[in-house]
Amino acid sequence: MKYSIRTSLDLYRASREVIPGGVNSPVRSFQSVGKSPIYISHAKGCQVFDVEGKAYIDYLGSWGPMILGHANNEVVQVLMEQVKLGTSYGLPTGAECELAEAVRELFPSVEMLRLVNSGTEATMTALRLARGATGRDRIIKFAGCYHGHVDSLLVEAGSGAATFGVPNSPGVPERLANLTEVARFNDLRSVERIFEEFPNEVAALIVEPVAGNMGVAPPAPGFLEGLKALCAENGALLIFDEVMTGFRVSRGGAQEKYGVKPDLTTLGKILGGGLPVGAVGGRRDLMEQLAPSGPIYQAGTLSGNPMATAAGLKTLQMLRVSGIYETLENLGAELETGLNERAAKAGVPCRINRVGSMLTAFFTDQEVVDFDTAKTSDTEAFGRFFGAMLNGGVLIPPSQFEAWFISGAHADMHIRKTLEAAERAFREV
Ligand code: KE4
Repeated sequence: MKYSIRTSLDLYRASREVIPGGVNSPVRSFQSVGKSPIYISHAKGCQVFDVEGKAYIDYLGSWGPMILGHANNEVVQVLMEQVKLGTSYGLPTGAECELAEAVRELFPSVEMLRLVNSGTEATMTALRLARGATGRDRIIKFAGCYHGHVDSLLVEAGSGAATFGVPNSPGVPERLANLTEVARFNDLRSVERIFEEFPNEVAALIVEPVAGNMGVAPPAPGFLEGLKALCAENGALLIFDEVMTGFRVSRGGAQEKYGVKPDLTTLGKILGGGLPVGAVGGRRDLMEQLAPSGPIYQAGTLSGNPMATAAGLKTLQMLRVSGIYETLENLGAELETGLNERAAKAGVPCRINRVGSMLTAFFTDQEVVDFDTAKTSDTEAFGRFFGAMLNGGVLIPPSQFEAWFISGAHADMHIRKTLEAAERAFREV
């Protein structure tokens, strides 16, 4: 490979000449933590290796997909077999039906499923479907939630949009953005007020049932149930964006964990086993309105392609039979406890929010329950912590407003090493 022997900094300088910001997704740039990005040569298990040969215990997990760890042998095996049979046909395959059936078994609210190529495509399709099915135009989202770079959803968005201070991106027509109403996560009254202000106008409410893109913020008791009731009372559809939480917080995602069924669900990340996949699914009467069975158009050249479908199927099969969720919960609890102890010992204000194997260490002394409280975090302190952890051989997401992910390839020894690095890093904050 032409660049296989250069340093991360060399590659960053070369990349910035031909790729905006030198990266193909903004959060990878390390800009928000005041560093230049590391460039990765390969990954295996719970580790990634940069082009200079340095190893890192990885809590990025490719922003969520790698729940089994990198280059899982069984996933690699099915991909090696599939690639010899062709990578994309542009015509349907049995594997796509198998994958849809596998999702339906884990997500009973998903009576039908349409595969796409990213979480953004999934949420974009869900919005169009909701608007087409209800004949209404308005959407409700929550400040700090991120649902991909869909025009209508880049309004007070989280993740990279928040990290780079563009929660309302230029390029989104004001007339369109004005159809998106923004509520406060964990605040049902803020949702009620919107429904009262716009009776019979709201097509759908979209929510990350466990927020991950403001950093992790669990739903308050009764919040998700309240959203479902408010949507039903007002003729609006409830969309759970489970791109991050699907197959992560439980086999059946947040809707299984909290026992609340949405009308539509969007999925991605883990569903592709590390290859590009998204999906939108839900009630049959809604999904059948998508072309070609209905008039609402949606399409994709590589949707359901054999490689992504093979990786996704193998991943779901392995998640179904393993005891991985208990292991992930135990490792998550160990990491959470250890981080809290070390922050306290160093006298650093730090609040850990965790749901299973997704967590965030907020550098604030306030309980984080929504975007406003998440934004009380000291992002400069987070940046110093990030840099010290990286120097200690631990890669956490390069932004305060993201989730850390633990995989099935992590073990006690990795948690111990992480906590050793954290002990030093908290002292540098
Ligand atoms: P993608 O289009 O990036 O596949 O998915 C968009 C998306 C939708 N919904 C939720 C809940 C998501 O978390 C995401 C994407 N997550 C970010 C990280 N928090 C992806 C990382 C990136 O933007 O590079």
